Amino acid sequence: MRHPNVPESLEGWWILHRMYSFDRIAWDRLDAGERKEIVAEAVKAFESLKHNDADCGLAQLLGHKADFMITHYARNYEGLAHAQIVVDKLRLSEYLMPALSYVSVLELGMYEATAKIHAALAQRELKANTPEWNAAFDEMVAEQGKSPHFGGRLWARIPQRRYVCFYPMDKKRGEQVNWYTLPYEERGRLMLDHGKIGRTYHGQVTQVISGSIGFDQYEWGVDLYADDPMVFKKLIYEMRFDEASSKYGHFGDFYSGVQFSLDQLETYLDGTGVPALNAEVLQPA
Ligand code: 76R
Repeated sequence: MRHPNVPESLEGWWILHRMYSFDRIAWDRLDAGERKEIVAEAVKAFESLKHNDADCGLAQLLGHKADFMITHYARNYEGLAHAQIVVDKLRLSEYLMPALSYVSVLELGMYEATAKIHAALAQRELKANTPEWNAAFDEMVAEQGKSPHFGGRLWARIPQRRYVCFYPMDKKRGEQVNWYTLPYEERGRLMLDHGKIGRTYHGQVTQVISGSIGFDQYEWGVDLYADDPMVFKKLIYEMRFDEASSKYGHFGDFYSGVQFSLDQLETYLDGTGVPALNAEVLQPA
């Protein structure tokens, strides 16, 4: 993608969200010993999906749309396929009814950087879209991936903050308004404004934007993580007044809940309390 109308993006983790309804009634009918066995098997499996090249996060969701969410990160697409099989084979899966899933890849947008790369290449004596030009372009994009601005975020692990909010979204492609027919500079300006609002929440919220064009129903998945759920309401509301959202944003269903650590799976499944998010212990690969 080297067309001057198309902003480049850098990609990191492959991401699979899986939401389920949990059959708590059937679970409660099991005897204590069997529940313990199923929990132990599941915890072991989730731990095996959490190492240097993968991550796995659990959350209790609120509301009827789904009860339980697993978030998988993997270095490649096959890693997600593997995670899916591992979970499907668990005895626990007998009590989990699929409610939604979402496939995407962590993405950092590069409106400003792409424009700068095109400008820098225009200064050189290279003809656009020749192999030499393409190589120089690709190299400059890859270089950005190593920069302090982008680098650390491509492979950041699932944020360990108590509250999570997930929703998919599109940028409108309607007859009246169409994000994709706006001139590049205009889209760049709108994303800059978007980022400005976002940055006033810096520290209060961790956003993970993942691209899902070609993989799932919407164009992006949005994950927000915070230490206070009210931050989601404030931030998302404020963004609604920003043109990139007010005019061009189109949203899917919202899912929100509490993240909890793997060692709290039993608490969640047995319903003995609200499962906690304890300090993360990373298992060796
Ligand atoms: O990556 C950066 O931090 C630079 C600025 C930035 C980009 C490029 C940024 C900042 N976002 C970017 C891209 Mn975002 N973001 C959303 C939503 O609910 C809504 O109205 C929209 C959902 C929220 C809440 C949010 C929050 N962002 C994107 C893209 C890709 C668009 C494209 O490429 O065309 C989408 C779909 C999207 C959606 N954004 C921020 C935030 C926050 C909080 C920030 C600041 C982060 C920080 O500085 O900590």
